[in-house]
Amino acid sequence: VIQAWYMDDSEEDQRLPHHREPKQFVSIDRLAELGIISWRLNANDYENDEGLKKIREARGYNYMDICDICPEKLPNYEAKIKSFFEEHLHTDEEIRYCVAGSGYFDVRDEKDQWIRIAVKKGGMIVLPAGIYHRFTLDTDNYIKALRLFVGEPVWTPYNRPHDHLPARREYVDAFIKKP
Ligand code: KMT
Ligand code: NI
Repeated sequence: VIQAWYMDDSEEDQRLPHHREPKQFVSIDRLAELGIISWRLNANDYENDEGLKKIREARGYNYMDICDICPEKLPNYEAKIKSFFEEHLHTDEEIRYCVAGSGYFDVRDEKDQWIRIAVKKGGMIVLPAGIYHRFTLDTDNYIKALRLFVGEPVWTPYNRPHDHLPARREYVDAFIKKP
């Protein structure tokens, strides 16, 4: 339910997979080195799932809502799709649990290369505060995701560059190794 790979640098449709040739996959352990945590959960019963409950308790994710991304349900669809795909960071974790459909979370590695993380039904992912990232639907064009948060949610995206923000500095100190 979660797979990741290095992206090519073609300007083609953002919803295509953009594998390199040959394909260059990235393991869950490598993602963890960038501060990205993920789980596989049972999305058929997300409203009563014990696994999700435990994660929420352990990590303090008291806030939760649902984000249904299709033209009929998301107000300002085109503009939002566009802004999701602008490279940005947040001052808090971005926590998403895909309960239907699928999508791509792209993140920058230590060398500023794009890693594409494909999340499908049952995949839950945490992008750490301060990581540069973006989101796009894939060619199936649909995702239903739970958004979680610690406390009152703050969704503000800071488009790149925002290297002076404390959240960015802390991310770099913790995860980007310096020569
Ligand atoms: C975000 O912040 O990029 C989003 O909420 C994308 C949709 S959640 C699958
Ligand atoms: Ni974001």
